[in-house]
Amino acid sequence: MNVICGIGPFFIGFPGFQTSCLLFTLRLAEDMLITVTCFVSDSHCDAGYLLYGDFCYQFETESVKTWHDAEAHCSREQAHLASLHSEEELSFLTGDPTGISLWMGGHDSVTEGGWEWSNGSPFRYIRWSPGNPDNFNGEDCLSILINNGYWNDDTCQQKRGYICKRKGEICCFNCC
Ligand SMILES: [Ca+2]
Ligand SMILES: [Ca+2]
Repeated sequence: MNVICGIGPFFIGFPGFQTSCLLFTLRLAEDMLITVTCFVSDSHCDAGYLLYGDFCYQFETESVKTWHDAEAHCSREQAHLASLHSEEELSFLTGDPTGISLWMGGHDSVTEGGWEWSNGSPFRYIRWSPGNPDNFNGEDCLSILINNGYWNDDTCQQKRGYICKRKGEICCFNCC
């Protein structure tokens, strides 16, 4: 639940908030134009996606694809392969220990050793498995072993399940 408030006569239509998210407008004084306006919203995910924080995640473990085909699939869903930024997010992603490795959005295919996330977010949190990344036979794509959450730089042409991630939709009260 996000609540954001502002003071002033023109505080309306705050970025990311629909006017239907308007919680209340409070006029501070009868003869003044100063008002306090508050918006409230929540994140919401389409069917097939799981909500965590402000993001929606889709776990695809049945249909396997190369890293690039998996990223293309996520893009068609207005998502990217998942990026990972904290222990808490890792716990969410590995909550169902399936024992398989899935594609994540990390890659170093632009600059060898220059790891980045396909969604453009900063590549700061890391959890490489011991000895990796080793660029074995030119590995440039990041897979995560769901059992322990450790990462491997992997062969991009390998076909694996994958995790897509996208920003949750803004939802006001019961509007979606
Ligand atoms: Ca590499
Ligand atoms: Ca490796």
